[in-house]
Amino acid sequence: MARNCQTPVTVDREPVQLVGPDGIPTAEERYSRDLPAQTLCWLYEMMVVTRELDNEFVNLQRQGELALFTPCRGQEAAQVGAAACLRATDWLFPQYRELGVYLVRGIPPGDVGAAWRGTWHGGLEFTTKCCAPMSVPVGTQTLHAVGAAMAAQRLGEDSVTVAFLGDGATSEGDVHEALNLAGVFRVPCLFYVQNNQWAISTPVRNQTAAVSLAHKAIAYGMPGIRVDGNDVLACYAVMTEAAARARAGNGPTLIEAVTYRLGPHTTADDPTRYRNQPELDHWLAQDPIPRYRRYLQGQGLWSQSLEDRVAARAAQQRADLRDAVFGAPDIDVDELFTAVYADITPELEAQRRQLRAELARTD
Ligand SMILES: Cc1ncc(C[n+]2csc(CCOP(=O)(O)OP(=O)(O)O)c2C)c(N)n1
Ligand SMILES: [Mg+2]
Repeated sequence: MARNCQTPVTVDREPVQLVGPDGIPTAEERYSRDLPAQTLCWLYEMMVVTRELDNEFVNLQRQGELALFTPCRGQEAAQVGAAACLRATDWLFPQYRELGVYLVRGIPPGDVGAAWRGTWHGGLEFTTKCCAPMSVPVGTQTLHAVGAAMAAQRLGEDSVTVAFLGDGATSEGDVHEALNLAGVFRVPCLFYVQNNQWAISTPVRNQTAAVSLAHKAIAYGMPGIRVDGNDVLACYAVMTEAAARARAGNGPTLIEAVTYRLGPHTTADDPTRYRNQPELDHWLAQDPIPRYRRYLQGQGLWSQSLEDRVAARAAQQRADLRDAVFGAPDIDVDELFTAVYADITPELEAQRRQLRAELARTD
């Protein structure tokens, strides 16, 4: 029997922030910044490695090695902070921009490369790391996350699932269904919306008339929290709290991480067509990486040797990614036909012949 939320839900307009853009701790006292020094440095390392690999993915796409890429530049804190506090057995349901989440989960960058190159098994090996393949049909992954959370609930596990989605996805019918189902059955699913202000060229003001995306939680009978998505410690803290609530059987949470996509929507997009330099400058001043570096400096945790170690690790990962992409086996185009359809119709056979002839011409 479904248990409905008995307590009235209110949502703060102001995002939770633990570290300001100047790197100074804020007055926020509801959440802790108290993590071991090693974890604090590791969060920095993961953000820097994410940005560096993001650059490498863009370069590889520009060189014609990848079909497409969805850069996450600017969203490193939102992604690393959210993923870092989870257990390896918590299932992740990404949209398509979650590079930082994959890296924290230990998914090899080469596997992400295979997904964007379109080679066989592209993305499928994510599942060994409890991460669903990327979801390009916007918002559909939220329903999968709720279904998996219901399974965990019935199996009596204390794992949680996380649906990663964007501001644009919140307008999809699937997302309404997922949130509603999760609320009614109090499933251990966290909805993590990265509000990066844009859905391709549609600004977030055109997505909803609600006070904020987090305020939608009120209607679903679950807690809604706005968090500064460019503050890695705030994202970590808010997600930790929501995961604990879900593990204890107290149901889902809708988190809105307020952040910004500094790059294009994809490598096929030109954002200068729909947004302006002052807006970009505003968000560049909120860049999560220099902010967190300043925080570590203030805490006496940053050192040149940390910076050097992180830079070396990032360079090595970039090289490994290039090797993985360049060394990937050629795609067997026949799989387009044999792995999708049970029966090959005459039309499909004609398409297969046409494709082979085309490839023979361009080889
Ligand atoms: C169901 C569906 N509708 C439309 C699209 C085309 N589309 C691809 S990405 C995108 C924008 C999604 O924006 P958001 O959820 O904010 O995520 P972001 O790209 O900003 O990370 C749209 C409309 C799609 N892939 N799937
Ligand atoms: Mg968006």
